Amino acid sequence: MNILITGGAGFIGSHLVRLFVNKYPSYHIVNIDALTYAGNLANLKDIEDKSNYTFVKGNITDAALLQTLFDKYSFNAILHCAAESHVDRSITDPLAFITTNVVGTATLLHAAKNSWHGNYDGKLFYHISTDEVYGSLGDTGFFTEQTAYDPRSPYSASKASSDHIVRAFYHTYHMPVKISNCSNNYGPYHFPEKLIPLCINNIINNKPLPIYGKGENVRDWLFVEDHVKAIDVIFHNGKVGETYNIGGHNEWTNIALVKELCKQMDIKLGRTAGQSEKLITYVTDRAGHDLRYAIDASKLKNELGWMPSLQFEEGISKTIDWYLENTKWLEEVTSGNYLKYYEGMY
Ligand code: NAD
Ligand code: TDX
Repeated sequence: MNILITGGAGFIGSHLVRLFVNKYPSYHIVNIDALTYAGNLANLKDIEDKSNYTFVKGNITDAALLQTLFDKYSFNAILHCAAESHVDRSITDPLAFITTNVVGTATLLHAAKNSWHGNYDGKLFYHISTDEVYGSLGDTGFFTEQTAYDPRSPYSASKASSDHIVRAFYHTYHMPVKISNCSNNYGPYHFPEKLIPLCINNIINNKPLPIYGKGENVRDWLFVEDHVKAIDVIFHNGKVGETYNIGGHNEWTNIALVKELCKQMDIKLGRTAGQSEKLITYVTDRAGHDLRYAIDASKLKNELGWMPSLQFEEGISKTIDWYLENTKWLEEVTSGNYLKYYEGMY
């Protein structure tokens, strides 16, 4: 089986590539990634020499390149992870999000359709998406697979558009598709523009911890390895044409989460209790900041038996340890263009 994974040099994509390359030696995994600021081949160092893995530097909006790859590998399946993924960047540069997330997804679907010629036996287009397509919750309730789409940032609107286009290919051309919508991930290789790795890096370097607004926004956090295990289960056992929500049942306000990070890091860094918390700095709120995301993942649990395996305190401890042990990775990704981005943001 030849599988195309897009965006495999990014955060979630690299964990997905690693899982599939190691767990399924009979699958050949081709990873196409444009290596934007978020793509990093260092995320895949441990598997880059495996015989069932091939990397191709390329853009998912490049129809000619996709055609060449489909001709060469006759892919059975596509696991589509590539995206512009950071909400703050979508506020300053929405067109990049439309180009990759909307046009890129449509280009990929079109390439698959052209290559498969309506013969969909054993074929699958799996789209990895986000809970942000459902909009923002109040203090109660959960997103289910039936929740109406209500995206509110350029990022989430672009992901919602791509979900709709994937479903359109299912209904119109009968292409076998699956979609999963996951809550906030955390873990190793997370780019330090997102809240958790940004705060870990700033605590290490004694820099301010920027909390948007009052820090009362709520996110549902899931360890990235649990996310890719869910993708594996859905890929192999999920029903074609269906959507699955993936979540951690693990809600935290941003301020409580950052205080937990500070607490654990004071211990790990040998600092006095309360020292890192002093770095907390309230800053201007994100425009259109969604208040709360929370996933009801009971369909995935009841139908496919998936549940998160790791408690948050353990997952966050593992994550902090990874960043403390991988200072070279952290220093490399936080130099150069990152510094310009950071200075422009905070
Ligand atoms: P990421 O930003 O870390 O990685 C994205 C990868 O895609 C990078 O390697 C980048 O180089 C590549 N890429 C970007 N544009 C490309 C293009 N035009 N052509 C080819 N490659 C391109 O993102 P992530 O956090 O790993 O997210 C992966 C997917 O999961 C995204 O679709 C995102 O919407 C979704 N998702 C993320 C989260 C989360 O918490 N991070 C949660 C739910 C869903
Ligand atoms: O410096 C910060 N300060 C802050 O208070 C940053 C970067 C974030 N925040 C807040 C905004 C959010 O309420 O923390 C929360 C988490 O922010 P992010 O890490 O940027 O994640 P979020 O905006 O929730 O989106 C993430 O989850 C869903 C991913 O980036 C998306 O790709 C995914 O689809």
